[in-house]
Amino acid sequence: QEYTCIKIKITEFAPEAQGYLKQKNFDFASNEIFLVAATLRPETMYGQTCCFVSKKIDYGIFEAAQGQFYICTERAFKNMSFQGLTPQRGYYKPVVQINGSVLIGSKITAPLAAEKELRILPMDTILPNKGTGVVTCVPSDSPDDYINTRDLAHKSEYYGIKKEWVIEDFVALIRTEKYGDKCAEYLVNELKIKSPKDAVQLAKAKELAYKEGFYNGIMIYGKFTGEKVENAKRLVRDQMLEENTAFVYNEPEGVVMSRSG
Ligand code: ZZB
Repeated sequence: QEYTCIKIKITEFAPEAQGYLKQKNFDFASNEIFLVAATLRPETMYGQTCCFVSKKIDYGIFEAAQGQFYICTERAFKNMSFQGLTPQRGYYKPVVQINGSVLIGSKITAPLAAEKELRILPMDTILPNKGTGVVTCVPSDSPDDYINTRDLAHKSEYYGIKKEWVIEDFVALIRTEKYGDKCAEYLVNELKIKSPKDAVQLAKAKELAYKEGFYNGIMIYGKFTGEKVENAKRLVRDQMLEENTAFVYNEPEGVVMSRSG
């Protein structure tokens, strides 16, 4: 599986994370630290509204270049270290480990996103052994992201977050005849999905959204407005690769657990 990894810059760590990192003697002030999110939909990056981590996952902070650090699972950084994406082949020891829960509430800025200041928020259904364990949230086109966003807004207290951290008002990116301009919202309603835990229905919604978007979708936002999604995918990816806000990451075969399969 070939993913595009998006570099999402942390602009202000949450107070708890700051305390933790200070205690670990990690100098977050004079380094650049990025959450690395693996996506199959680079053309949707305009619509990012937050970045999800899991409270059940221990992430690592890894040195990726001089003065640059990545936050992702050790498993993902290990793979990167064998793909020429890191300073030293086969070296993947984190400088610090950090649980997802500690990162929640931190401020971030994501490449191409229409919204300039986003937050790190929790998602319980992130799979630890897929991608980087970090998931960028695009509620216009990902049913999982749409329903998780709605749940976070409705139950902010339960999740231990501030309601104003949840961006519920988002731009439309892709138009299809079948599902309109916000396919995730359409499909969540159509399939009567009520919770992020409706795994079977969500897998179905995801597949429908992928198919319709890819074969019949037209961009209605950003530099490639009017372009078919099929083409925009590559154009947006190449732009981010050129700007060094993303890189290509390959997931080795046979170790990926899919929610649907
Ligand atoms: C942004 C995005 C926008 C995504 C969209 C999807 C959609 P797949 O097809 O099963 O391989 N993802 C990445 N890593 C994880 C993880 N560890 N656990 C749970 N979800 C993860 O799924 C790949 C997609 O699932 C990735 O692409 C990422 O979300 C998420 F409009 O990134 B995507 C119809 C889907 N639309």
